[in-house]
Amino acid sequence: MAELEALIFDVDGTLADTEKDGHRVAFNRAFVDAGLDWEWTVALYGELLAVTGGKERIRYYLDSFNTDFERPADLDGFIAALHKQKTAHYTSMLAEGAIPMRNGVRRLLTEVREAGLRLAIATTTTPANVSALLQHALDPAAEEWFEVIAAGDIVPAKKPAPDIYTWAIEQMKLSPEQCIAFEDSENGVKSAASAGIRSILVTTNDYTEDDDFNGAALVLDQLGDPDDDFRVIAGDAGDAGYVDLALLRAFHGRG
Ligand code: XBP
Ligand code: MG
Repeated sequence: MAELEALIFDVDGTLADTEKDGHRVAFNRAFVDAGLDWEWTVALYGELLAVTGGKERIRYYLDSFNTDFERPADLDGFIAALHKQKTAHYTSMLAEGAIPMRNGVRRLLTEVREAGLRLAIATTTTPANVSALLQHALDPAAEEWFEVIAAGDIVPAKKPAPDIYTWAIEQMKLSPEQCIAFEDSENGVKSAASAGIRSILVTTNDYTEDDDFNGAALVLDQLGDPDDDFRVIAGDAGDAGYVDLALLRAFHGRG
């Protein structure tokens, strides 16, 4: 088994619970700005999350849920402008502290950085969103903690395609076997697994708890903390109650 060298984190749903009260609200605000009567309810957004990428999600919504909408001649341009406005709303919400990091994230990042493990991000979301989340919810200098931030349109195909993980691993000059991936969704697990990563740790959330996590070695409800045990949904966490470096090393060694 290759030595554990790097941890690669998904962002939305993994580092922070961003979808229901963050991205979804930002999309709805952009729709109002554009004079559209579209509203993505919590339930509808849960269905729309089947498609990763905000621009792709808007197109999916039109193709599958709002076929009556009279499409402008330049639909790509229309969607891009709508998504740009949504990103402005979302990054403003993050700057106001609307979305905190998930439980255990700061603790774990601190421990693994001190141990010298390399960190990366592999996400479908827009790079500006990653910067805003890291700066405002983690640390003003947190972007520097991550050697590689692979995000959004930097690759041609978004999750569940492997592209974003493969790109990040190549940038770090590592092999998939030297990495652990942290994800929250079926699309994310499929992306990491098809990039060759065998050590995939999932922390679920309200939107993804019923996803198919086939391919993930360990599925938890959260990373946990010393005073707040995680709940094991699938896989073997031994007698640990929260994710720390020792658990990661044991988990990776079994990969
Ligand atoms: C989640 C996504 C993103 C966000 C919205 O990314 O699929 O599309 O929902 O962000 P991940 P954008 O779980 O890979 O972090 O609107 O910027 O795409
Ligand atoms: Mg995610």
